[in-house]
Amino acid sequence: MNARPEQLTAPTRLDAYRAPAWRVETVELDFELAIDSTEVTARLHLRRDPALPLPLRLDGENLELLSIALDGATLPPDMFRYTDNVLEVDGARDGSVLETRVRLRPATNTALEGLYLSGSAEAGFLLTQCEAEGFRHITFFPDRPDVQARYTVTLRADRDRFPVLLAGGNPDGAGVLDDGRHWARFVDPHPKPSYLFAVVAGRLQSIERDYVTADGRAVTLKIWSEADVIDRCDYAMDALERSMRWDEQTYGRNYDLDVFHVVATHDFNMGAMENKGLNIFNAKYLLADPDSSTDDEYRHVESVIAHEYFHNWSGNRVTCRDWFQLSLKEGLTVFREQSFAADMNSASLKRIEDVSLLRRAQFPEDAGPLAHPVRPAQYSEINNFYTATVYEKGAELVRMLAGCLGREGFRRGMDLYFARNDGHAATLEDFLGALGEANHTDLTPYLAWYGQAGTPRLQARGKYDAAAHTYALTLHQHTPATSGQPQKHALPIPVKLALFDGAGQMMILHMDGQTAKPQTECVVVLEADEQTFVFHDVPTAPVPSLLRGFSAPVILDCDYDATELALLLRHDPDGFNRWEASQQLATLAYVELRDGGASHALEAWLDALSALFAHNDIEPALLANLLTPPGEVEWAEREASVDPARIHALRQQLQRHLAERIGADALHQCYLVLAAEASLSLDAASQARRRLKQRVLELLCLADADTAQPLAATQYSSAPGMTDRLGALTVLLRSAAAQAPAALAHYRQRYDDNALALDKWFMAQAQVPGETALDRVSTLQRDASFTLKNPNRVQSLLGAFVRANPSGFHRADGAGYRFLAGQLVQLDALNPQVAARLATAFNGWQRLEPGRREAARTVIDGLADRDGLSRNLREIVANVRK
Ligand code: 0A1
Ligand code: ZN
Repeated sequence: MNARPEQLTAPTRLDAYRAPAWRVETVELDFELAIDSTEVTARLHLRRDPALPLPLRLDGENLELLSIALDGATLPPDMFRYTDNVLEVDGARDGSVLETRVRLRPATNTALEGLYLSGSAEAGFLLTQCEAEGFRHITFFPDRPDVQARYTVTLRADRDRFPVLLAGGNPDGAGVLDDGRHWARFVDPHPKPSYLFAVVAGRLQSIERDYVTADGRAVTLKIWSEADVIDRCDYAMDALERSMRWDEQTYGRNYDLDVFHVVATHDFNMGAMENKGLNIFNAKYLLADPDSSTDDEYRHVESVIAHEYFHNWSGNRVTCRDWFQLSLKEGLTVFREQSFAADMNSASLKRIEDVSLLRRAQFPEDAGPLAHPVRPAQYSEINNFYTATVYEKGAELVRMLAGCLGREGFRRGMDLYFARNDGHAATLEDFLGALGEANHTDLTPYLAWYGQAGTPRLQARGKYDAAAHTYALTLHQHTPATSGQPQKHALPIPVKLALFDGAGQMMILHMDGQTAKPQTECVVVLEADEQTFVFHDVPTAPVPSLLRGFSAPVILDCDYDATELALLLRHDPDGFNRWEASQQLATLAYVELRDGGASHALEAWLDALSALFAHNDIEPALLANLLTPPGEVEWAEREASVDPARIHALRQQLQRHLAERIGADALHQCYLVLAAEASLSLDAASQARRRLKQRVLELLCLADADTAQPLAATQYSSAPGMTDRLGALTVLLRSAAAQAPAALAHYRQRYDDNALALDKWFMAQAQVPGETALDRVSTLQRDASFTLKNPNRVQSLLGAFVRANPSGFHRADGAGYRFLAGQLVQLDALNPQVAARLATAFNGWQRLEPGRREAARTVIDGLADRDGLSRNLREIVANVRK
């Protein structure tokens, strides 16, 4: 009675959305859990929409159907059909109860979707992953987010093998059975879509904390993990408590169950999952301790904990009508998470990190064959749409809306959105509608951002009239065509700006037709292809600081000269824009080096940064960022014919110039001062000093490797925590220091039984740039500790190599591409989701220089012509090839 293997499926289209003809009011699920074979009985209480006379059709993928009954009577074979992953049942009425029993095989589920085993059959535990369409791997169900049901879940299992039994919702009894087994029941009072369903069973330990919500509910918070890492969960618990308070204070949102469980697993395809009342986390984003986690990782744990918790409202209480609306929950929740992290740490540093990520991950996606709107019009495999565009660009769109409405207006709008859509499956129209209505404004022009792919180019040209004392700023927008979307329309683009005088002071702004009180910063909104904004009473020719705080996700092209950028870099009080000026100036310097022309920008950049370094009055983390030019991926985006090796060499040259201009002595002195205060403190100031120390050590290594390498070796061996240890190891590896092999061997031995720390051992080596990287990665791929079965290990070696090592992966002879294709084929047979994500590394091959382009084309064609690829990988390969 099995479904047939995967067929070529027609894409799902947004405009083909139809409300469900059948709903499920309540569902009772009984699990007889065991590693090799689990039986699931589901009783669905069905409701039928009388206006839609369609047969009952339920999703079910690769399920072994054991029995089926309708309204208490076993169904004869001619009353149901199970083909092509759909179960069609005759004779069901409004109010019918359908009971199915299926067998699952968790131990052989390497795709990590549905019910699967984490760890070994002897010691591991069982868990589920249902977003986006994993529930259909567990039972027959209308597996779509607009079907929301009340769940009662009963788990039965051997007591010794599965002492802990968990499901979402509130506990509703537990007990012992007479054959060495036990049971536990959970009832979730909140109707939820099937993708939020979860169970966990196994030998787990927990830490616990009592929490009382602002509206007076006593909640038990529990974080679960396997015994060996339970002492690394405390930081996550603190972060969870901070997140809960923040959502109460910032959005008035309270938690709504009596228990909140969080579970860590080493086997997970993504970062984490917001299952109702039972969040499941990739251990990488939950475990933290100073000996094995870097400062960056601590911040990631805090952010991901917050992200999943915030989903309880933006995603769970108000969910998505269909998967095209994915950004309704993801863009909004990323925005909420970013705001939280900005409040917890430094707002401008957080903004720098977020914009860097957007430029590194989303801009290339939006500029190549994988470009898609934040709300795509169609998909073949929904798991391929958990993209930087849906998440990161989606968050930027919410930020623009929030910026339009102001803090209080946005809160008013969010209150209305939650109140109106609570318990419902909503659309982006519902979201913009509520925000707009609560503020008596029409936000529908912003909907166009959700339907149009590609990053808009914003051109800015300023004209100062010395006689009239006016400054006319002309803004022009243009979005290049993307695959399937040749015509682009003008979008509303809010541009936050300030004008600086020659001494670096912000001017008071007087704008055409504006009567508001004078200020030094304002927002203009470009609503057409081109508009001119005129400022009056401008005493001298100004230097504009545009797109402050990155007020819209666009690529700015402004005819700044180097002197103007240097002025902003020296004087802009806004940390983000100061960094932005440094980035733009470094980019002009890169272009000068590339083209072998004058070096005005290079000189201006070096002068400004060496002066800032010498004055030593700037916040250390910001200084570290200012001293870091844009990454190789960002610069590749500017090129028509990309040669990653050359970009790498130019970037190194630029940094060497910087190191030499600051001077080896000054760098050395600065390093010694910072190294003297080495501590394990996690406060922002200590983290910032560690960050600057690392940057200074890297620069020193470029200016004077003989001095830097022994310092790095000492830092490695005396490091109080992972930030310093990994930082030192990276410097030794990248400069091919004589001390590198010993440090690597030591690290390997020390962290042999710590999976997350060992991941970083693989990653640090995979990221060492240059032609020899592939040989190293191939050797590591044969290491006894490497496995394609663990997504974190795959990301740490293969992901780091293909995504974060352009000069290594894009080897001129194409060997990197052939290596990746070979790995993809093996990986796809185990885990299609992870294979498909890795394959996106081919994105952008069309813009490579001709030699690499042909090599990549041959490999991609070969993959596309292969039989037996998963739907996930096939879709990415087909799209990337376009
Ligand atoms: N909703 C999760 C992301 C997620 C999506 C799919 C998954 O299946 C493998 C897992 C997690 C989030 O945004 O955190
Ligand atoms: Zn999310």
